[in-house]
Amino acid sequence: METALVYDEEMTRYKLLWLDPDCEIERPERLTASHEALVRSGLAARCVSIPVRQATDADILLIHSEEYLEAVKKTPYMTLEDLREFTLQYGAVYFHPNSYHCATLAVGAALQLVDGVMTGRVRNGIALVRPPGHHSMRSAASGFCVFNNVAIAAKYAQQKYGIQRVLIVDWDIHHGQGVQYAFEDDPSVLYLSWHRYEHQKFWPELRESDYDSVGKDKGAGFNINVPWNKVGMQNGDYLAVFCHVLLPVAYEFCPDLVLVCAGFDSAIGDPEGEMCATPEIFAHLTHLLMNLAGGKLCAVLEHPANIFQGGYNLTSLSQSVCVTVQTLLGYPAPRPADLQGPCQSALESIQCVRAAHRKYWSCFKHAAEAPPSDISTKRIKLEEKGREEKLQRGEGVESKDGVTWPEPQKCVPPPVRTAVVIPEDVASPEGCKRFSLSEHADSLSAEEDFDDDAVMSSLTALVGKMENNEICNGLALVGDISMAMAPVIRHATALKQRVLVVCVGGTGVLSHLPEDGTALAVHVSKEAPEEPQLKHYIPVRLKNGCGHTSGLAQATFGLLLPLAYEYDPALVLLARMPGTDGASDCAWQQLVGLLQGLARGRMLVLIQRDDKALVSPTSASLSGSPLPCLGRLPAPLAEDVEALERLRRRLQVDWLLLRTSAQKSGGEDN
Ligand code: Q9C
Ligand code: ZN
Repeated sequence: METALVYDEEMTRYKLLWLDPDCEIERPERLTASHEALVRSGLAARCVSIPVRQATDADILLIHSEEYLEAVKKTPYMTLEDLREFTLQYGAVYFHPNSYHCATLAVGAALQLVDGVMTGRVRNGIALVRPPGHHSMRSAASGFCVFNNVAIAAKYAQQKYGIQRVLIVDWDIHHGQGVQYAFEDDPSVLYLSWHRYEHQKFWPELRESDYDSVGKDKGAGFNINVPWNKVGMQNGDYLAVFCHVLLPVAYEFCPDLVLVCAGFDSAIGDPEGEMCATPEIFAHLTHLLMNLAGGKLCAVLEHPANIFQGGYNLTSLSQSVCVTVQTLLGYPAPRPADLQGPCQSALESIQCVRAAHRKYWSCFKHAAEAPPSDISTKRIKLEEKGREEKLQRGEGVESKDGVTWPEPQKCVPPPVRTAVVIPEDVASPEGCKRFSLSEHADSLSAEEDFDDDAVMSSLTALVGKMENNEICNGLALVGDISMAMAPVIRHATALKQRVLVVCVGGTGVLSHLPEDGTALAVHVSKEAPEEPQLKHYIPVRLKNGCGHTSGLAQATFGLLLPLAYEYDPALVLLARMPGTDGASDCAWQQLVGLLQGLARGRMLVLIQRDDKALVSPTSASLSGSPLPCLGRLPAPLAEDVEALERLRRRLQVDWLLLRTSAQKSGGEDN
């Protein structure tokens, strides 16, 4: 299944024709640089190229008013004077005689992408467009945006394809107030935006960009704002929002289509955003969204990061765009460098958001109260904040040009994505390579030789091939799961590599865990012990077991994923323990999918020999097929939520990514 790239050079053909310090950063090079990065890296050639088209009036009128459209239509015929005057009625935007034409192409590009994805011609894709869209409103241009590309795309998809629910994730560093206004009272479009806010001091300086704007009327709960009240947010802050806010809500919402307002000004190196998340984080943001809506994901460029600093090749922009497209194409995600826990300011925002949405989402039903101080809603006096002042507060970065970060690890996909170690009488699942025992273990090939010794030596060989970048992931049917696990863990720890062991269902404490922390085991099950006994064995007990999908989902987003990301393993060992505690096939596939974001996708799944029926769903997920949805999740059991909360509170002393609320005292500093 393929990835679309929608682009047309024509969209570079407009520019600022007068002096305006607010607008001079919005240049044609911003678009060419994104596209060139994809061409140079060879990624563009791997995508299906879909042509842009001009949006029709009817398309644009899905979101904008007739008066506004008519006014914009006149701009190509205006004199320079008139253009300037026309521009003055809006904030931080400019018009050029070719702006209108490009704006219709930007909308058309987003719609072409939606068509490609909705018709099944491609699985997902990205539209590189200019002008951006998320700030533009029904009757106003704003923040370089003319028409609201993504908002129009959402409405268009609903109308043309009859789909119900659309999720819009806005990871640009600015608040897409235009998108918020368009769907404020509409429960069929869930909008989540994080944005630099600084208690309303950052553009667009709107009261309604704060966490307590949750939507209106029927749409209450379907607008989620995560304000960043400090600059310098890092990978851990972004991931915490995904684990503790976005994913639980998104899975509960169960979208039919995911749209991304893909602005890369939220990456390190952007002088507007001043954040410190590194480019590879976009691989994870993308990956975590890719199993929603059966994989139907359309990313539409908003504002690329500034490209005029540092080496051309090393810019945040080209790296961020490239890892996003790589992930859409199914490449393994690079491990996020130097992952730290969320800072106090981020935790305060997360706590506020979860509390504000408690009444709308069952996944937050038991979330903590908002912090006692209502600092986030207090408008701090708007003042001209000079750079000096910011530096004095220790919030600014030393020098805009001095920001550096490591280049994302190269993640070339191995020649074989999925290898299976299964007996001859089990058919090879589609798209997987049978890992032949005879090649990797001495004199074993016949069916009757498919015994545990043979399997274990082939598993060690298989893991070796994962390390050598020959195979990405694998699946094995084994007689005794904990016996099969032992040599793999031993092998990895001998190489001083961390292994994350995830056990789903079943009983029993794992006995083969090394004491030195080179393995961390998380065991989710009805029978798991209530108290953690070993530092590196974390039992997660769910009252009705893994068969209760909401509970499993909560445990996955709120506990397993943050633990896994913070642990940063080199290998994931996922074991489906025997028993009737069984997760549904869908839930299991989603788990397999989500965990592939860790360890550069290096994952070995162990399944009990009798559970042959699991081979096909598991291998589908391992080989990157689009996954079925979980359906709209009901509320998790109160007991499960409480147990998870207790566990989380206990573990968050050591595991910072588990935190969802700010520390009570001394909440001022990081
Ligand atoms: N002093 C997008 O990222 N800055 N637009 C205004 C006012 C406007 C950004 C500064 C930034 C607009 C799509
Ligand atoms: Zn932006």
